[in-house]
Amino acid sequence: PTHLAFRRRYSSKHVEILGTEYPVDEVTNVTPSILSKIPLRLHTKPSHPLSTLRGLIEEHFAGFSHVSSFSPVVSPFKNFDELSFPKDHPGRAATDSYYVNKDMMLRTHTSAHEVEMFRKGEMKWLLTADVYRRDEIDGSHYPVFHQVEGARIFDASPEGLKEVRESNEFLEAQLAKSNILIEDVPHVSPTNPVQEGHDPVLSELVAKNLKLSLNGMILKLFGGGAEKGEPLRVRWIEAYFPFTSPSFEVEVFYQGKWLEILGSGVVIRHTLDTAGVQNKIGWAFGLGLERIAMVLFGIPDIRLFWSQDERFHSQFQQGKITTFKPYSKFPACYKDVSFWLPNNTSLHENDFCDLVRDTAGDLVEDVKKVDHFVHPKTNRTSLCYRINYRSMDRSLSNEEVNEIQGQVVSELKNRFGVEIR
Ligand code: FA5
Ligand code: MG
Repeated sequence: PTHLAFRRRYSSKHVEILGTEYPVDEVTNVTPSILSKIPLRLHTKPSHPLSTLRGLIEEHFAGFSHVSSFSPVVSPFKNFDELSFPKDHPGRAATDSYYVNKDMMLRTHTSAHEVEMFRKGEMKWLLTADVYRRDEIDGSHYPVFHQVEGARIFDASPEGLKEVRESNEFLEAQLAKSNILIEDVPHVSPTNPVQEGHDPVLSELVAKNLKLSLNGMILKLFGGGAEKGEPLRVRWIEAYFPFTSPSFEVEVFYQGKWLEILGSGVVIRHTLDTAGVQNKIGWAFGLGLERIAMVLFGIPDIRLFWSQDERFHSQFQQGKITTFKPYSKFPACYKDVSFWLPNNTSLHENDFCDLVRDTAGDLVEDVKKVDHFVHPKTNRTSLCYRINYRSMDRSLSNEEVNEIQGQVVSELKNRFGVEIR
């Protein structure tokens, strides 16, 4: 079946992002609700939990430079190709990423700026930014979230080797005194190899430096309760990224669950070569702020970060981790919509979710597919979605929700030509 593309009608030939106008074309899929989030820059808003968390991470990485001002509009080349993503990587699809037009997109990760940062000649840097991914809707997924990218490079020389060794000794001594339990994997292995052209001894020491640096950061963020009693548990897992080798993901055991917090690895030579950096070797990581902030501050719903409500903001002070006291949860209101797709077509869940978010904004708490059925004779597909409406700030009336649901239904008919059942 052909895919029903997300086609929205733009009222103007341009979209404006942070004061720049970009022409709209057949690839454009950014929505007004996404565009409205771009100027908010929560990671720099004083007292906001995401800003406090950024500050604590910056404090941990003493001597690293900080950047948090880059525009989210980048070329697909910068977001993907420059980082050695293959041409057919799924993240490039319009169902997974937001395109401003055929030449520009909203970055899907902070790694999009690695080359640019290395090109400045910085040996130790951190970069914090908003990133954009098309996704499902629920309490822990939001199409905008924030990442911190960090990197450190060393000279690929006997002096560099000495510097890594000394740094490792220092960091190891610090960790030795703390109550942390680390499940490790080998720094390199046949399935997580040293890059061609890297000295294996130096590469292992750099991977070790990455692990020690991040274990220290995790201890600073999560270790508050681990001074006595149960140790803080952290596990390192072999991973794959097109722009690092060896590569790792890190999970933290917190409140009874393993939580994935970051991806990392030894930067591939191609990235540093492109940046004009010679004879260096180093590591990089990319960490998601929302998931960590939700557990550390006890924030139960990812939409709360975007709330304008004083009952949310008055609970936080810059630099302090405090536990959020939820104000009363307003009642939920469930509405189902069932429809037939046009013959021989399919609809991506992200396209349905964007339509709902675009129409209902943050009043939608979650969206679930409750039925999917193909008619045996006509071969037509029928779908049923259940939309859960709930405001963070007030009680919604049934009339109000019916009106929004009516708009969702009419948008569905207009944009995708579906037949409501
Ligand atoms: C990346 O984005 C890589 N750029 C990370 C990286 C950087 C690897 C440097 C190597 C070197 P990933 O898609 O796994 O990887 O996202 C990294 C982190 O962002 C995740 O561990 C998670 O904490 C967070 N994250 C990812 N998707 C979401 C989401 N939908 N909502 C909230 N947080 C997310
Ligand atoms: Mg991942």
